[in-house]
Amino acid sequence: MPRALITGITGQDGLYLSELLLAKGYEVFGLIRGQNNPKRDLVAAVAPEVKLLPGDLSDVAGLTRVLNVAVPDEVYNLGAISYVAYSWENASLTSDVTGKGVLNMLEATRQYAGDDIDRVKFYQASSSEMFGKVQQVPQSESTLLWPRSPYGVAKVFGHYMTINYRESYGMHASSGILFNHESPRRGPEFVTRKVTQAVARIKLGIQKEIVLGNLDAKRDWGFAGDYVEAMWRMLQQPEADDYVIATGETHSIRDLLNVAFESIGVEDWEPYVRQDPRFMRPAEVDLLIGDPSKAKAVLGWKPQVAFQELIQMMVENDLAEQSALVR
Ligand code: NAP
Ligand code: F7E
Repeated sequence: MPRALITGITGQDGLYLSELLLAKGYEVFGLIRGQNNPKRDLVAAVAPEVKLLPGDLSDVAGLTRVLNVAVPDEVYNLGAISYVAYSWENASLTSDVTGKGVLNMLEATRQYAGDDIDRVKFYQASSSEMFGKVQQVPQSESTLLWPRSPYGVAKVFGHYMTINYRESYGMHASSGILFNHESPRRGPEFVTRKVTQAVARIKLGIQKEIVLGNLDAKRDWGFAGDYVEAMWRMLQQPEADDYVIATGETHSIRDLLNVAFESIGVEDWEPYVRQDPRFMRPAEVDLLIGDPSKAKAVLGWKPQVAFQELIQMMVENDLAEQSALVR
């Protein structure tokens, strides 16, 4: 039975990846932080077979202890402070967790592997935010990185550290440069879920408007369930490498509003949407669109869920969730 350790187990991707690995027959361990993490019950409900081990990405000694208990063949480093807007107000903390945390995890993994570096494979959750002020359209593995937020800068550090451990120590360490991926499990602070939750509440008559920031930014949005499959495929390759995981399509926040409101039968969403500078960012990433051709050619991976279907799925889920809350 192969063994995997996932950091960020309580997050959107951690939950989907746990389900995928359990279905493949893995024994799955998850790093969970805090003495009474409120998401412990969520993991237990979604994937009760996962064994939770306490630890924090900022504590190398704790990570080493967790690795020695889990004895993993594969390590998926998904833990991070992942909300871009939050990273400006908490730049130092974001650097410690999202940036230095990667180094901590790589080093703990190297020490755990000891003389036999081949005994473990490592996945790093890199991000399209690293492209920031994009230098090429679409963005591929060779596009110059130009991060625009403390989060993006921290991810660049983690990305290059992962490559450095591969090149310096021969570690099977791969980096997935994942573009935005969403689902009914997406945190409500991110724009897709903020919109689908609000649209459901408007339909049910319990909310009047949505307050948003920049409506013109464009993102390449895919389904999280498809993206965790790509993570697993990367670690099954004979050689470690870096891969862009994306749909190759881009949509604006306005497109998102069109699809979300259409799914509740509203054609004109303008009366329900208000813009507020509070949600504007000090520096915006205007356009992201990925070129996933390497992932397709090498991993045989392609996205299964299209943008429209994804947003409709999220609205339907939020309608059910919100109706249950008001009942
Ligand atoms: P998410 O839902 O925000 O989950 C983040 C996870 O990191 C949570 O489990 C959180 O635990 C954990 N975490 C935060 N601080 C930690 C710390 N100090 N020590 C250990 N764990 C900590 O993120 P996601 O959407 O699943 O994304 C997974 C990873 O992919 C992240 O690294 C993210 O930056 C990256 N990524 C995401 C996307 C996307 O579109 N979703 C795209 C590219 C890259 P708590 O529950 O305890 O807070
Ligand atoms: O913003 C605009 C905002 O917060 C998307 C993370 O998973 O993907 C995610 O980062 C866009 C931005 O995601 C609101 O200005 C407008 O242009 O949903 P988001 P993100 O910043 O792209 C990347 C790949 C990651 O790696 C990250 O971890 O939407 N926008 N109005 C808004 N965004 C939010 N959150 N809230 C608004 O009211």
